[in-house]
Amino acid sequence: MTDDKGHSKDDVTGPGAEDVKRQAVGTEDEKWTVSRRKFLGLAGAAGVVGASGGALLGGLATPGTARAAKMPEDYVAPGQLDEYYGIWSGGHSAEIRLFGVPSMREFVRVPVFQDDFTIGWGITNESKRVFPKGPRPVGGDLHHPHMSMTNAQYDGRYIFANDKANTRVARIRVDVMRTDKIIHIPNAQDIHGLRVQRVPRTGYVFCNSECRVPHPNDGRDLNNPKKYSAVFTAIDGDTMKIAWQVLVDGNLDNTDADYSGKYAAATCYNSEDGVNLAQFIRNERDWTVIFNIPRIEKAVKDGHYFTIEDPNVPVVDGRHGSDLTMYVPTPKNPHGCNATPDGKYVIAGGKLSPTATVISWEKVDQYFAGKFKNPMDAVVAQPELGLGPLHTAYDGRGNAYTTLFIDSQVVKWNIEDAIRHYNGKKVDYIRQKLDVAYQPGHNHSSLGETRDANGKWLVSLNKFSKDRFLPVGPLHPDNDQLIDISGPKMRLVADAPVYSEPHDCLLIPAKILIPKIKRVWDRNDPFFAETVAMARRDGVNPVSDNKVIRDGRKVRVYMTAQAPVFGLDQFEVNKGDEVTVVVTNINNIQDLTHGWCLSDYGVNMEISPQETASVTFMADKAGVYWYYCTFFCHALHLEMRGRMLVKA
Ligand code: CUK
Ligand code: CUA
Ligand code: CA
Repeated sequence: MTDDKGHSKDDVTGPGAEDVKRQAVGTEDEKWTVSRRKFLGLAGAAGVVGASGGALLGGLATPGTARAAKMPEDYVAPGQLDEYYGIWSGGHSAEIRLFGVPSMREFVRVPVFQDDFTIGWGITNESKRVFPKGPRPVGGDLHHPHMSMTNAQYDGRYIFANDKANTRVARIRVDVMRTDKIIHIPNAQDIHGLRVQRVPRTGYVFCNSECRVPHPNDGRDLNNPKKYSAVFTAIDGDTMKIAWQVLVDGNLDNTDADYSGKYAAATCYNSEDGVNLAQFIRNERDWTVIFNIPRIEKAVKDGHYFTIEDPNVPVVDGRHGSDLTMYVPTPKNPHGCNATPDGKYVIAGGKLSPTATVISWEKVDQYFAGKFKNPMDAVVAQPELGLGPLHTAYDGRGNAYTTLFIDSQVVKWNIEDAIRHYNGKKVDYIRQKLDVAYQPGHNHSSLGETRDANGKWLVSLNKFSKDRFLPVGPLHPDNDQLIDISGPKMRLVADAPVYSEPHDCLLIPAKILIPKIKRVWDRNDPFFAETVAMARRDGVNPVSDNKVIRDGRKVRVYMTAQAPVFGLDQFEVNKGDEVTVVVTNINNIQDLTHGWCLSDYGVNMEISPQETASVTFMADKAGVYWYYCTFFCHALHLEMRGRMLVKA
C-alpha cells in the first residue's frame, strides 16, 4: 500500500510502527478514515456542548478525508518567493508568526506579550518600554491579529492583537515587525474579539471583553453575577489610548466592523448572565450586538458618560433600551462575526445551532432610523450549514466559507441564495462541503476581510491534527490546511503543522508589504530613540564610541558591534553596580545581525544592522563573565566575545 505521495506505509519500522501504518496520511482505508472522523466528531461535540448538547450528535457520518490536490512545492520552488504573507496568531505562545503562503513555510516569530530570549524581548530596555508600567505578566494568549486599513484595504502600517490572558491589546509595527505598544484595558477581563475600523481608516481598534466582571472589580460582588458586566472598547489606533467603552448586557465574544464606518458588531454567547457552562447554554438564542459609532461618539462628546476604574476612559451605557446599540437575537452561543466584503452583511456563526445568522447593515440603518422596532427584522437569512458553525470567510464572488467544528468540514455556501431561501424560494445555497482534518476554528481567505477579497486561498485552522503527522508525544500540533478556492470546487493543497495555538491568520499580498518592510534599521528609529538620547547626554556617539561612563553606582557601557568584534573586549564594574550595556550594530549590510549574551546573567539581545539595543542589570555576582555574540555573523563569530569583570 502506498499513500498518494508514493510512500509505502510499510517503510515505517520501530516502536509504534503499527499505529503509524494504520494511521498513515492519505490511507486508502476508507473505513478506518470514516471511523476515525466519527470518533473525532463525537469527541468534539462532547467537548463543546457537554451532556446537555447530546441532541447535536445526530448525522455525524462524513465522507473520507480529502486528499491533497497539488503540493505547495508546485507553487513555490526553492528560492522563489511566496505570493502572500501569512500573519499567524501564536495563541498562548503570545507571539505572531509570519508565514509564506502558499508554501506554508514559517519565516519568523515576532514576540508580542511573551518574553523571548532570541531577541531579548522582555529583557532589553527598549522592549520593556513597550509594556504598560508596573509588574509584567510573563505571557499572554493572542488570538486575533488584524492589520490596519485605509478605505477597507490593508495599508501595511500596523498589526493589532489581543491578549485574552492578561486583558491587553498590542500594536506591532509592520515596517520592522516589532511590537511598539501594549496597553491594558480597564473595566474588563479577557480581551477576546478584536477587529479594526475599515472606513475611513484605522482609526478605531475594537475589542471585546469576554468574561463579565463586577464594576468596580474590588472584591465586593463575588456572588452577585447580576452585577457583572462586559464592555466593548474602542482604542484609537494612532495613539493607543482608549477612546471610549460601551457597557453591554451579556458578554462579548467576537467582533467585526462594517464597510461604512458607522457600525461594529459583536457576538454574545452569555445572554443568560451565567457563570458556569450549564447556565451559558440555557437559552436557545443569545444575540449579536450592533454598536452605532456616530451616536456613541456624540454621547461621549455631549458628556453622557461615566467612568469606572480609569477616570480618563469614558464609558457609555449601551445595555437594553439604549439607542446606542441594537441586540439582534442570534441562535445559539454564536461565535464568529464576519462582515462580508461587499459591505452588505455581517454573519454570525451559530456554534451550538447548525445555522449562521445573516444581518443586513441596510436593515440596521433602518432600525436606528426608527423604521421598525423588532431587531429580528434585520436578519435576512439563517441558512442551515452543519454542526458547529464557527467562523466565516469570503471569496468576493458572493460565496461564504464557514468552518464546522463538529463536522470537521468547511462548507461553501452562497449568500444571496441563502437569502432567497429565507424568503421562501426553493433554492439550494450549499455549494460544497470539504472535509478538513480536524475540528476547524477560524478560517481565513486571501484578502477576504477587505474590499479586495479575491477568492484565491483559504486557510482552515484546525485544532486537531490527530494522525496527520508523525507522532510527537501527547501534545499534538494544530493542523493549518491550505485550500485552493479559485475554482468552482475547493481543493485541499497542504497540511501545515503549527505549534499551539493559532486561532486566526491574515493573508496579505506580498506586493503590498514588500515595499513597507525595512531590511536594516533607520538610525533615527523611535524604537531606540530614548537609548540614543541617553547616549547623547553621556556625550557618547553610539555608532563610533566605546566608553564606560560611571554615574555613582550606575555604570553605562557603550560598545559597537561590527563583525566579528565588539568595540570593547573588556570592561570593569563593581559588585552592586547597576549596569546598563548599550550595543550598536554598525554593520550596514542586510541580514548581518549580532547578539549580545552575557553568561550567567540571563541576558541576551538581538541587534540587527544599524540597531541600538540596551539592557540594565545588577552586577550582583563578582567574577569574570564572558559576553559573546549569539547570531552566527562571521567565520570568526565564535571569537566575537569579551569579558566583564565584576570586582568584589
Ligand atoms: S476564537 Cu479561537 S477559534 Cu478566539 Cu477567534 Cu474562534
Ligand atoms: Cu556577531 Cu556573531
Ligand atoms: Ca448562551
